[in-house]
Parts: sequence; structure tokens; C-alpha cells
Amino acid sequence: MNRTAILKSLNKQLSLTESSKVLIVGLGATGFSVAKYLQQLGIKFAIVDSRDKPPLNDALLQDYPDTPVFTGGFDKAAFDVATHLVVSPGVSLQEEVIRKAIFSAAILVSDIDLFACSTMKPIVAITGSNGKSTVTTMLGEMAKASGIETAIGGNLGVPALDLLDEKIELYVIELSSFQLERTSVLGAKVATVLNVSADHLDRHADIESYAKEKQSIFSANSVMVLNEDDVLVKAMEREGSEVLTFTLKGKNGFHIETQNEQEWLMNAQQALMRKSELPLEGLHNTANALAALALGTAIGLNVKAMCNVLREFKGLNHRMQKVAKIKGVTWVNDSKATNIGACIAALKGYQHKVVLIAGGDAKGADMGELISIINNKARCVILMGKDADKIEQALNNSIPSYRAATVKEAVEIAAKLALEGESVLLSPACASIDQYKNYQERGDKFTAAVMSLAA
Ligand code: UMA
Ligand code: ADP
Repeated sequence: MNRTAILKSLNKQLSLTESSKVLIVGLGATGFSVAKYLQQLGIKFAIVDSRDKPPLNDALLQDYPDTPVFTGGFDKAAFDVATHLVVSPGVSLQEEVIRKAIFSAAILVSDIDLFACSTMKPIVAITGSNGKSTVTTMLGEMAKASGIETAIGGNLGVPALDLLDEKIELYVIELSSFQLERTSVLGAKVATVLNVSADHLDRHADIESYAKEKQSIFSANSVMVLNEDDVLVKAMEREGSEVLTFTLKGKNGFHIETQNEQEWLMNAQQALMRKSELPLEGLHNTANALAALALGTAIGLNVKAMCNVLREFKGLNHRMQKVAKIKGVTWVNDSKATNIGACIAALKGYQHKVVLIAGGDAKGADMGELISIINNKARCVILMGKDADKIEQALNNSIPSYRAATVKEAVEIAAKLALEGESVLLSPACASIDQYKNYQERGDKFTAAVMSLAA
């Protein structure tokens, strides 16, 4: 779309015009992408960030030296003059100054709204508590293998606005509940909620309101791809919409079936590929593969190309990633397991006992839900981070537990405890931000500590 068409669309859908005054809240990856976008369109903006020196401050002022940037708090005067707020996903909408500005008529929009107004190309939108990045990447690869110019991003890493390019024919966008709660005009051609389990309950009132934010990924005309095995997701089905389903338990839609003693990934009666051809371990990854096949089918991708991508898909770093096998002990980095659902999925996959390293910021979740699977699969746990106490109290001495100050120390303790034939699994069930920059840093420090054991 050219500038004139984008401005027309922004005006129509978000009442945003060249004379609007936009306040960007948060100078991270999202805020920077919004600044670049507005600058190109010639729309005035200012930026606020509660940090004294946000990481992208210098880069922004170098590129756009005249931008008013207010740091070290949320400057009330900047909110008072704003006609529109673009609030970064990491900033809560419950901040008083934001609530007041919206109450007195500032229009809340997200970077995803701006993105959706700036392209006519089809958007596939993917959310869920777990598996978003894996399925987004799988589908992106499938579309590319089918010969379609495809861009993938969103919560996955590259902000949606940075993906905009005339040559792109399809956008595959991962969305978090935070992005969805502030988005109103997405209009995805195909959308999915992969699953819903407790996460981000420090920001959402309860799991129902969290699920409701996820549900808002479906626009009136979206083809819905739904997880038949998840009660909260299944309840999102809307009469009159085209629906495709995937299941590990049932025999409808995209599912698993045994034929001639082989398990097959199926679409209704059609056998697609053998389950044993999937390199990714864990039943949750079979569900992810079925979801990607359903999404790909909804946009008309070639079945052969989709299956070939799944045959080659080795998984993303920090998700059940095998780091090393040392003296018969396998070390696994699942640092991206930042909630209970991911940790449960990891533990379920084991037939032998593991030494589990867990803990960090539980984000308001009830750690009690983890205990039966931990007791079943772990021989002992090593706990760290802000909510180590919470997990220890829930465990109530049912298995031995140890404390570590850092993930490096946890590795050193695990090396003394793990027996030949066991695995040491970093699957924290918690976010990392109480101790680390992000889950990547936590996972990298785990890997480095394991490698120094190997050396
Ligand atoms: N900030 C404040 N006050 C606050 C909180 C944040 O001023 O109270 C500022 C920070 O100082 C920061 C800025 O807001 O400078 C923006 O931070 P942000 O946290 O919104 O992060 P971005 O850099 O814009 O990255 C966001 C997503 N981050 C979050 O949702 C927390 C990234 O997802 C996403 O990749 C990126 O947009 C591009 O779309 C990361 C994530 O952790 C991977 N997501 C969560 C998850 O997956 O569980 C939801
Ligand atoms: P997200 O982007 O939703 O965080 P990822 O694909 O990055 O999802 O995986 C995050 C964590 O969730 C990893 O620990 C991974 O092993 C686990 N996981 C992936 N898919 C699923 C699923 N379908 N159900 C439960 N856990 C999953």
C-alpha cells in the first residue's frame, strides 16, 4: 500500500490522521518500530519510558534527533496532549496515567493495529500459552517452501511494523495476550489459539480474562484453527465461522491414527506423513505439527511441501534443546518454559527420571499444578530465583530439593546429583526477568556451564 492508501486506512479504522499527536509508551523494540513507521508517514509523535535510560534511547535520538523523548517516568503532560497512545506490550494498561488518558478520550492503538492498517496481504495470526514461536516458525517455513514470499515476526522477535514490505505475499504473526488486549483491527485471514494454560496472571485478572484476550485474535471473517483437546479453546468456536481443528485424542480434523502398526498424521481420512518422521520429540510438538498443518491447509499450502518442512524441522533454541551428553547424563535446555504448561509438557515426555532445575518469576501462577508431574518424573529438584519458595512449599518435602543462587550453580549441583541414564532438565516454569535479561540469557548461561563441565 502507498502512503496515501495507508493514511486513508488509518483515518478510517483508527481515526489517526496527519494532524494527530501520537504518544508512544515504551522505547523498546515495539516503540522504536512505531517511531520509524510514524516518521515515514509524517505523523507527529513523542515517546515516554519509565526507565531513566531505555536501551534504544541513543539509537532513536541518533536517527530522529528532534523527537521529544521523556524518560525516567511517565510524563503526565505528554499524555495530556496525546490524541492516540501506542502502548508497548510490556507496559500494563492499568498504569494510572494511561487509564486516565484513555478515559479522557485518547485512542488506544497497538503496533499490530498500525500494521494491519498498512497491508492488504493476508495475515495468519498465532497465539496460545505455549507453542506460538514453534508453530509460527513451522508455518513460515512451510509457506516459503510452497513458493510464497513470507514474513514472520511479532512477539517472535521482529516487530510486525518492521516486516512491512511490498514484495511480501503473506504475513505469519505471533501475538501475545498483551498485544491482543490493545489491538482492535487485526482482521487476520486465518487465526489460531493453540492452547490456554495459566500464564501472565500478574497482568490478567484471572485465566478466563486471559483466555478472552487470546480469543480476540479471531475477527468476524477469520478462519478459526482450534485445539479440540483444550476446553477453553474449544469454547471459542463461533457459529458461522469456518473452523479447522487439531487433536491428539480424537479422530476428527487433523489428528493421529494407527494404520498397519504405524502412527500417521491425518487430515480427516487422508494420511499425511508418519509420526515417526517428525524429528521433534514430545507429544506437544506433535500437536504443534498438526496445528501448523491445519493453518497451512487453511491458506492453501501444498501438502507435500508442508510435510517436507516438518521432516526437517529440528526445533528452536532454548526449547527442549539437547545441549550435551556427559558421562551418560543428558543435559537439556528448555529455558523458554516460562510457565507451568510448558514445564508439564517437558516432563511428560520423559520415560526416565530427571533432575529438574526450576524457578524464577512465577508471574502469579499457582505452582501447585506442577507438583504431581514433578513427583512422578523428577528424582529431585534444584530451585532458584524469586519464587523458589513457592515451589518448595507446594512440593512439601515430597522429593529432595536443593537451592541454587544462579543457573550456573544449579548446573554444578546437578552434576553431583544426576545418575547415569538420567537427564538434567532446565525447564523453569517461570520467567527469567528476576535474575536475567531474558530467557535466552538464562539458557545461554546454562549451556555455557554445561559446556565447562564437559571441558
Ligand atoms: N517499559 C516502561 N514501563 C514499564 C514496562 C516497560 O517504560 O512498566 C518500557 C521498557 O523500559 C522498554 C519498553 O517499555 O524500554 C518496551 O518494552 P516491552 O517490554 O514492551 O518490549 P519490546 O522491546 O517492545 O518487545 C515487545 C515484546 N515484549 C513483551 O511483550 C514484554 C517482545 O516479546 C516482542 O518480541 C517485541 O515486542 C516485538 O513484537 C518478548 C516477550 O517476552 C519476546 N513476550 C512475552 C512472552 O512471550 O511471554 C509476552
Ligand atoms: P511460545 O512462543 O508460546 O512461548 P515456544 O514454541 O517458544 O512457545 O515454546 C515455549 C515453551 O513451551 C518451550 O518450553 C516448549 O518446549 C513448550 N511448548 C511448545 N509447544 C507446546 C505445546 N503445544 N504445549 C505445551 N508446551 C509447549
